[in-house]
Amino acid sequence: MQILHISDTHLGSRRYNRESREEDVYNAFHQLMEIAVREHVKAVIHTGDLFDVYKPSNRALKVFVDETRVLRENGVPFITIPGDHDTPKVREEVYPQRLLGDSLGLIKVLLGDSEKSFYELREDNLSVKIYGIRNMSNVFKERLLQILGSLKPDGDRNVLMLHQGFREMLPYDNAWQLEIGNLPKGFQYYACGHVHSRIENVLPDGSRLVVAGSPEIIREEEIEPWAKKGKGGYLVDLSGKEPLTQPINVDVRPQLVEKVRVDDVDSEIDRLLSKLQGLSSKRKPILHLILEGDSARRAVALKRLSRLEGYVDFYRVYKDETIDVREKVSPPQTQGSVEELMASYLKAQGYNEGEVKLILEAVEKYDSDEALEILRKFAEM
Ligand SMILES: [Mn+2]
Repeated sequence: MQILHISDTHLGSRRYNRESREEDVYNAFHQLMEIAVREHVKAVIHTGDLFDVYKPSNRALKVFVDETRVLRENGVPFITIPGDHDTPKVREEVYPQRLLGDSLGLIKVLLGDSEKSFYELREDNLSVKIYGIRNMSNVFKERLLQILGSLKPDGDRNVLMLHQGFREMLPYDNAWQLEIGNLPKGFQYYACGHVHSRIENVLPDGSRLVVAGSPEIIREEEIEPWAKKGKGGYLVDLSGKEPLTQPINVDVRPQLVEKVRVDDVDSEIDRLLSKLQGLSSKRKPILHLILEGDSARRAVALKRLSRLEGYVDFYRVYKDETIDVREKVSPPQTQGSVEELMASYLKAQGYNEGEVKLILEAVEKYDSDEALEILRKFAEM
C-alpha cells in the first residue's frame, strides 16, 4: 500500500509581494496532486502548514478545493493536521481545516485531542492506521507528551503525523518541543512537517522519521537544500514491515544567491547571464544578489543590473555588503577621557566631526529637554 506524504505547502504565500511567487506555490501543489493520481496512492497525508496563514484568502481556499477535486473523484482521502502557520491566533477562531473537513467533508483532519484519533486505510487484509496531532506550541509541551503517551497504535501498520520542532533538527531555544526519544513506539512511519528542507531518519527499530519539507522555496535558507536534494514529497510504501520511502520531486522555479562586485558590475552581469543559460528549467529564475565592493559604485551598479531584466523572473538585493572605502579605518584610541574615547570610536565608525559632536552632546544631556532637540538635529544631518 502506497501513500503520498507532503507538507508545508503554505498555500497563499506571496513572498516579495510577487504574483509569480503566489502562483508558483499553487503550481507546486498542483504537481503534487498529479503525482498522487499518477502513482495511484491510497491516501495523501499532509503534515501541516497547508495554508500560509490561519485565515487563508478566498483564492488560496479555492485553489485547494479545486486542486484536490481529482483526489475525491478517485476516492483518495486527504488526511491532515494543522501546523503552526494555520493555527488560529485568536481563541474563538476555528482552524481552516475544520471548515474544509467538519463542515464540507472535503478532507480528514486529526487534532490529537478530539474524539477522532486515527483514520484507517484498508487494502486486501492490511490495516493501516493514520494518527496525527496538531501543532502544539511550547506552552503545551506537557500536553503534547501526554497525548503521545496515550496513543495505542493497533493497526498492522501505523503512521503518526506531527508538526513540531525536534531538538535533533532545531537545537535552538524555544525552537523545539520534542526529542526523537519522546516518540511513542509502535509506529512504522513518523510523518513530520515544520522544517522546510527534507530530512530522512532511520530509527534503531527500523521505523522511519521523514520530514517532507515544503514543495516550493518559501524562504531563502531553503535555496541551498533545494539545489542539493530537490523539493516535493515522499511516496511511502507500507506493504512490508519496514516502510519503503522514495522522494519524489516537483519542478521548482530556480533561485540563486549570487555575489556581485559593484566595482566590476558589467563583467559580473555577463558571468550571471552565462550561468543562467546553463539552467535546465524552462522557468525564469529568481536572483538574490549580495552586493560587495565600494559603496560609492552601488548606485551605478543598481542601474546597470537592469540588464538582467528579461532573463529573470525578478532580481533583488538580498544583502548589501558594500563598504565605504574612502573612510580611513583606524583603530579607536585606548587612552583619554571617556568623551575622547567615544569620539575616537565614533569617528572610526565613520561619523563626521559634526555628527560626533551632536552625539556626545545628546549623551551628556540625555535627561534634559534639549536631548530631543539634539536628536532631531542629528536625524536631519
Ligand atoms: Mn511551514
